[in-house]
Amino acid sequence: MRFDAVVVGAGFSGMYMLHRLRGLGLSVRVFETGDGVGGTWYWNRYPGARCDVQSMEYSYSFDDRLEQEWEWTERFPSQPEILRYADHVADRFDLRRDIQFGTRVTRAAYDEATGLWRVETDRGDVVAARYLISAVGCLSAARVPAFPGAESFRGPRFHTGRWPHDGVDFSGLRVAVIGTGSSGIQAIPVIAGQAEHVTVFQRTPNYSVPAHNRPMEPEYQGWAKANYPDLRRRMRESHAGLLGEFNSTSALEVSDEERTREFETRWAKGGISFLGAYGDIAVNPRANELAAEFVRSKIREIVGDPGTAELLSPRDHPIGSKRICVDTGYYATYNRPNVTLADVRADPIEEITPTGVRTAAGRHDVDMIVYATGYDAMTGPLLGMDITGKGGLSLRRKWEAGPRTYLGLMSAGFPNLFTITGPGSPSVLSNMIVSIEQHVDWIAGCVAWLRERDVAAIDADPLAEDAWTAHVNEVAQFTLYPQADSWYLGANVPGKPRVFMPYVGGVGAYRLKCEQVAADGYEGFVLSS
Ligand code: NA7
Repeated sequence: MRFDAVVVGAGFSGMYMLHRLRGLGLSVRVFETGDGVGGTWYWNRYPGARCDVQSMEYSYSFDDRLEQEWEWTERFPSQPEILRYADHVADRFDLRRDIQFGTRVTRAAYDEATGLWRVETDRGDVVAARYLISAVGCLSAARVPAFPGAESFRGPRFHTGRWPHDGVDFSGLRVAVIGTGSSGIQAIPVIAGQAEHVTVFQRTPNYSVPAHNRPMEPEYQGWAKANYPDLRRRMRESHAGLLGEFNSTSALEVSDEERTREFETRWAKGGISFLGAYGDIAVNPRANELAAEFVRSKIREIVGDPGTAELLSPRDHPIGSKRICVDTGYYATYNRPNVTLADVRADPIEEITPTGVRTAAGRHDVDMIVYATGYDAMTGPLLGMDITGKGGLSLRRKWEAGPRTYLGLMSAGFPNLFTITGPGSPSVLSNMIVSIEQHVDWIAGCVAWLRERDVAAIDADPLAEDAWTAHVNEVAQFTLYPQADSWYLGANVPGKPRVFMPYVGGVGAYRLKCEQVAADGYEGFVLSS
């Protein structure tokens, strides 16, 4: 079978990419592993799953009527609501007829003779397409650490990112939760509200700020809808694709009283704009420590037992150097009599046994294990496919020492292969929908331009790629990000190269760069007819 384009993934990127390519008159086949649209929001059905970006900012902007007709019900959207929205978009734009669900792309090879990609799936499909577009997402390759004995556990076990669709009943159960990233921090309070007992296995404490989620105020929704063109423009031009108020002054320039007042105001408001309190929190260790210590003081205030409060207090990485978590009642959960915090750093998990978790110092018998242990982020889903480009070059081999891209959009030697929100772009450091729309629009513009001029192939110039990869790395070094063992750096996956993958330069500046490159006839790319 032959298509103009194959898109891998039917999350927010794949759906919009399909819509745009159809608009250009291309024949498109989308392959999606899941049985429905939504990507991250299709898989992450764990209790408490909620977006950390506010509802009015976490939606597509490409269609006025879609924007106006959809009604959000909460300040921060829950997973079920976002999935309903994704389904609504799929229905409204009649997307499903070009999506093949329940199908994983296993291989993609570039055929230099024909200039086509040959794409294979686990269902035996073999299709050819001129353009191959990866919309696989950044956090879709779920990771369960290789604990000895993991398979021997007799009870049910679930990864937060592969959660059963019919839900899980925790009533009367002793539950182990391993991992305290965003997923664990959201799930733990909800599980603790139902289970007989929860033991949380924490290796590294994270900074978390309250969501203060609440029902959507109709006045706010009406105001945002009336002002969408302006709000969307501000988001696109901003650093992180968000509307929050970002203060550019230094945390070190103000008095202690004023700073505390500012932190308190932002804590009371809730959400990630806490980090926007001062302009130097992400770059100056002293400014950062002031914000970090404020969060630690809140933990001490909330958590009754001082020992537990100290264990929950992050001290080994700057605040914001890992994506800050946004929670509902997380720290207070540790005041419940049915919750125990196990410090995996002091007392490591040695094995999983048929009846629970054995650490160096003892046994924790449980009925169920919840793995909130994260993902092989950014490169994992891409390299999960066996992709070969020109001269049989495999992407896995090319990226052995870390991802190399030009603008995070293409990698040299892989013509007509585009990556939406791939490594080297702002991606996970931003409001994903803003970054997704920017990439999809850029790719659609590029494909239209190539077709108008009968250009058969576009590829990244290796020199432009080298310069961009060096730039991505250099900008990251100006910040405190590389100081944390985060998934941004691949540090959570044993053996993964330690390279800072997303681009810290901000979505506004990055967009201008991409636009300028296109306006200059795709500068830094090699075109061939
Ligand atoms: P994260 O943020 O990668 O969190 C994974 C958690 O699992 C984290 O606390 C890890 O501790 C822990 N972990 C991983 N491996 C182990 C082992 N072997 N032993 C003990 N604990 C372990 O994933 P999430 O799903 O929570 O969030 C991903 C993103 O989704 C998030 O950043 C938001 O952008 C949305 P560690 O910190 O590595 O010591």
